[in-house]
Amino acid sequence: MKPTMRGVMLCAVMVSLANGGESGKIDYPQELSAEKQQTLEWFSESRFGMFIHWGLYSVPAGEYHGKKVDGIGEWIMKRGNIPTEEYEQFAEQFDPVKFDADAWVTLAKDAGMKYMLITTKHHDGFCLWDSPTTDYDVVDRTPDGQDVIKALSKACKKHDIQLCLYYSVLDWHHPDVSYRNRDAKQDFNRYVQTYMKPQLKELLGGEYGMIPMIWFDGFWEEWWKPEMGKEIYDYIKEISPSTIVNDRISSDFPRTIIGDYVTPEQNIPSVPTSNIKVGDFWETVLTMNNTWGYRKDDNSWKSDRELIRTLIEVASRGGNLTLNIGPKADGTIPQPSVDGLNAMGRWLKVNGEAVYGTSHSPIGMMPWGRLTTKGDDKVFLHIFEWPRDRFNMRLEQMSGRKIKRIYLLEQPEKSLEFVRSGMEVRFAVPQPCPDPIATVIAIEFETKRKNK
Ligand code: FHN
Repeated sequence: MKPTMRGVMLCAVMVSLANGGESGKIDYPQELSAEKQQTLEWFSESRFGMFIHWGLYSVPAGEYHGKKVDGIGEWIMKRGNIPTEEYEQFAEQFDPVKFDADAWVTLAKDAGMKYMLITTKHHDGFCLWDSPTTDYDVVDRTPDGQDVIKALSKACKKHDIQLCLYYSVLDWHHPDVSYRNRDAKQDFNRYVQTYMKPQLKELLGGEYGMIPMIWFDGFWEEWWKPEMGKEIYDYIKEISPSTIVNDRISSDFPRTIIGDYVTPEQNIPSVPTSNIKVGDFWETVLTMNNTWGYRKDDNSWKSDRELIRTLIEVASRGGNLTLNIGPKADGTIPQPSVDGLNAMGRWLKVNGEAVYGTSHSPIGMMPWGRLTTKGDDKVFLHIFEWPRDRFNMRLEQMSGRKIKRIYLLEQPEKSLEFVRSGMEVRFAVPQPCPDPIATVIAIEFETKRKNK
């Protein structure tokens, strides 16, 4: 069932796997407010957004004292064992003279993305907004001193893109929770009450506009207890009732999931999985190379074909794709990311109707490609393997419906001739293949007559 068609008693995802490693699951139904339902509907219809990992780690960009530090770029402080005082000094070199909020948002918009999700504070604790709670932020510590979140919120508003915020629970810099400071003076609860909560209020309280999604991360530390997660979930409801919360707020993840939507990372779940049901809200978060935060030596860029087909794959299973960029410290975006996003935008310009506001495939995956549907009168065939002459398809569940028209999305005015016999439909396709990455054919059915 299409998520947006779920009833008023829509449930938040509060799932816990049974003890003892059984694959069964227990649902804890929780009624969602009308505001949250509305945001979830927007989320599901959007299908495609931009993730941005930007922070001090983009200064060393994977290298410390001339030596490579393995792993994802944004983890360099921990993986490279960089002393806090030394890491803090990267702020002086975080000089985004080429940062252009309008250009970033336009890049996302032209790629066909509907939202932008940025790291306000990653695990290193450095804040990308002017936080009154700390001076460890971009305004107080960097030469440019620009509030990045403010600039993006302005640009997003201008270009009609929704700004969403990432916030790391764990913090390697804050003395009350940093793994470097484990001593009796650490007070985890003080961090939650006097640091995390005020900061969330700064971010979600209205200064940066209405934020539809908050995206927590870094929930796995021992000090972070399930009740703290629940407290923060409830706190968000209080300070920003329409904001939906991701599933990474419980310390017991993935055994216990508290949140409104699910966030598989670097993989596309087959739906249903142990914790995603058909009709749940979810987004795959994915890198365009192998790192989230910029590293200068990572050139394993995904091809245009992989990117576009991944978006189709995700949509055909009923989810969103949130694709990451890792800008450099000067504010420029690596060219291969720009090129990949432009290619996706060109494809979506022609075929967006088969992605936005669609539902999952009614018949799973096909050897020739994937399907999405819209309403009860359109099925889109995303064809990866273009047939040499004719296309044969069994209509399966759709067999009872009369076909009105079949056409290519890139040539909507030209109907393709088809022959229908029972469950089968056959039609000739033009040659050569219009788009070897994915050509979309729409099958339009007669809409059901309402009984009088
Ligand atoms: O540790 C982080 C990682 O740096 C990155 O932010 C990703 C993005 O989903 N999340 C965490 C790992 O799950």
